[in-house]
Amino acid sequence: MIQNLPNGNQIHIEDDRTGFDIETLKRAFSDNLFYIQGKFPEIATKNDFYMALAYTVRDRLLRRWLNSQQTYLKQDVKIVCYLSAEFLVGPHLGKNLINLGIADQVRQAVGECGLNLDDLIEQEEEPGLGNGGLGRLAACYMESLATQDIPAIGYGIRYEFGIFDQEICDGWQVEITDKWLRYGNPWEIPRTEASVEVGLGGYTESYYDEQNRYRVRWLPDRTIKGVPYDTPILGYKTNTANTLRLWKAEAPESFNFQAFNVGDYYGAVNQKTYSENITKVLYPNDEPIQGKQLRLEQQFFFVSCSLQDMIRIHLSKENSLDNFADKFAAQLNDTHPSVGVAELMRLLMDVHDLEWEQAWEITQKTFAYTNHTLLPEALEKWSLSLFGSLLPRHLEIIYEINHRFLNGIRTLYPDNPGKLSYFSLIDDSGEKYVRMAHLACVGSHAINGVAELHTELLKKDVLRGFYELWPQKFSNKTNGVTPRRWMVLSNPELTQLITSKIGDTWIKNLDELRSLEPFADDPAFREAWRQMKKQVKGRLAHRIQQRCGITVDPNYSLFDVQVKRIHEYKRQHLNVLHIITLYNRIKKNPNIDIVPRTFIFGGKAAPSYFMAKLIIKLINSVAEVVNNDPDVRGRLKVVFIPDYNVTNSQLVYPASDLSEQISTAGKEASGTGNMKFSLNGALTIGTLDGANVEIRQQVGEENFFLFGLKTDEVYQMKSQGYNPWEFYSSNGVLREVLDQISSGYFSPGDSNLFKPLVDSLLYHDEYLLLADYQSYIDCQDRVSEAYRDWDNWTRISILNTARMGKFSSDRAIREYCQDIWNASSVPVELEEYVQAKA
Ligand code: Z16
Repeated sequence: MIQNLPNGNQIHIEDDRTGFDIETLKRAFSDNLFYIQGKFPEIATKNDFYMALAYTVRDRLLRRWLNSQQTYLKQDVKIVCYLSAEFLVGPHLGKNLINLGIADQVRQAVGECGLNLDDLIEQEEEPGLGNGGLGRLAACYMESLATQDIPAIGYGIRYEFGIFDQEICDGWQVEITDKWLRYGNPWEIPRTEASVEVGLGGYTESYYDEQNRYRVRWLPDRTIKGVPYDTPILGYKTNTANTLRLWKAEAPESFNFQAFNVGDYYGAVNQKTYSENITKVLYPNDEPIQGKQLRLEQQFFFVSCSLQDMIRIHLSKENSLDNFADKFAAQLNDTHPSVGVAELMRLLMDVHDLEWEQAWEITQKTFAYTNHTLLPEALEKWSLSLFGSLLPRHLEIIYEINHRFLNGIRTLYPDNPGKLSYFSLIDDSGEKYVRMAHLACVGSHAINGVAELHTELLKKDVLRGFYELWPQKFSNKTNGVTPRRWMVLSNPELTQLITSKIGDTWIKNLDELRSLEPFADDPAFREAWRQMKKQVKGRLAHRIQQRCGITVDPNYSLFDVQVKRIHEYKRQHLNVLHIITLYNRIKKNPNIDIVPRTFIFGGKAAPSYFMAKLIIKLINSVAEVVNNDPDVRGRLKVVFIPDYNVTNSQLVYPASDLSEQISTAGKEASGTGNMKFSLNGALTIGTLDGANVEIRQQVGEENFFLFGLKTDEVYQMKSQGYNPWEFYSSNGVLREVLDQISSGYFSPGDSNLFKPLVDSLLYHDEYLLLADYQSYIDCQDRVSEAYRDWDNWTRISILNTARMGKFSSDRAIREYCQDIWNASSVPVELEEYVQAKA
């Protein structure tokens, strides 16, 4: 590659940093081992080899990345800024090899060096910078944006410690600090020169500027430096590489210096520690967020850094902020970044001298808000006193937004004071709070849910008033997942089989999977599909043997899988009730003809969520009994895979026969695991919740195992005074199962262990397990019967994959671009030869 120097001369960038042929790759690999790791092969560790390979791949990314950034700088483009407190990107190496299209060459190159590519890929410590669905969605969206050549920046937080590693000790979850940066991170580049400063605390004062205009300024009592760390996100078989820009908090030098001047050396060092705390650790709670000060500091910190960065980029190209909203779209991934509404107002008014009206118009045109939850307890709110002491200027701005907003409400609903307290950005029914969802709704031009049902419920319930005010702001954007990671990378066997029939263009255009449909009736293809599934199940079985010491049978046993965060509304314990029901059938009749099943669980519990941790213990306790009972004769196996994360999940989805999506109807916003399973040919047992509804529509009712109460039936049952005890007393089989758990059958020596769990079911059962129990069991019996007919099961499995094209994140991103962001593709040229200057 030839590159221009500032003086007009040209240099060759060595082919070793760009070439794709095997000899070049080998040369680059050993060069990096020597010059970056400082090792020669004889003394190199596996990690050294991984690092050498990672740098080899990174070099090939950089050229595309810099070309992309240069293109965005030169051309008049609109940039999508995805603001998210979490990005659960997963390991980069394998993914980048796929997207560069060099997986085969690299496999051969490292093979010729006596190494195995999969071993090296496994060395990578995944960046666990998210809790679950929401963070993983952000990662899929970044990948699809790049694949479709949309200029985008993902803005977030570079947590030093991501989501904890989970170990299982004596059946209990134990949390271990995630030291993912321990051996360095070859995928990120710090951009210290683009650092920004963020204030916290202090007070505000008003003054008159030179034109004698009334102004307000914020005098924070602390300043934190935000240092961006950039990771290139390459699209699939395209030159576009966008930026994931994560902020790390540091102490500003100037502040330390001040402390030195007054001789307070220890104070300065303390301040440094204090500053760096902000991005230390990811809060490990997925849905109900606790109102901790440090969490609000994290949110404000990354949002302020990001908005300042956007303004800087804008002003480097344009001389005014008037058209800011035409050049940037800022998506709020849940309410976590919603303080950005007030911060953009402050930056535009206090720092860049705009008037309120113009600032407000720009703000509303810039932001859009995605809601991800229907759980009322998960809607974020911050106590007024905390918010005001940390962000006094923002509280003033929020009051002013609220004042103007409620004036409008008063005009619209003249004799209805109830409307004012309903809509207010401030909840003052008890202790006063700032309602972040209200701020996000008012400050955005678009509001969306993440599945059709979820959006309908937002309109009808959670955000009903806002929908009545502004119906045109609302739309649905059903979630999607990237087929590159969730099929091509994690399931090469499936990918190869599909491609052998319909070519490989489906990878970028997932609707093309439809052309597989006719092959569902082709006996040879079915046989190949079944063999493929067996092989993939074998890989997982092997891993389970290694990691858990449990032998499972990949050939005849149905792999029945529930992997997701542990939550009562997701009802992992309903699954357990089914396992115990089957176990009891065997105990009563050891020779019963039963379809062998392997129940596989995985998922983390929030460390402070007692009931979720007890559910993990229950799963492991039931596993202990069932796996070791000679009467069972291996026909049932229960496995809890520790430390469920992106890496482990890539092994799980491909190997699943049955996907458990059994949340209480109306509680799961969308789910995205449900899509990954079905794309990989698993059949689903599920309720009419979240995206399950649309998955069932797509694959066909006859190919989906539906059970349970519908959303309206759930509401109805609750409003009529649901009494779980009635189900307990009228259903002998259920009663036996619950009695066993509460009497200590699965907890020898500690008969009270699971009492809180059973009591919660008998006396509250907020998520209606008992009401859905019989329907679930009956449905599971239909699953088993269906599995006996292997050939038909395989046909349905093929149809599942063939009809899931809708759930590509490419489709979701196209919808966001059209309906919300008004963003379009900007192809990136890879200039092979640069013209010499005259
Ligand atoms: C999260 O992962 C989700 C919602 C939320 O409020 C907070 C977090 Cl950390 C999940 C939803 O539970 C899930 O249904 C949805 O598919 C996912 O967000 C992505 O939209």
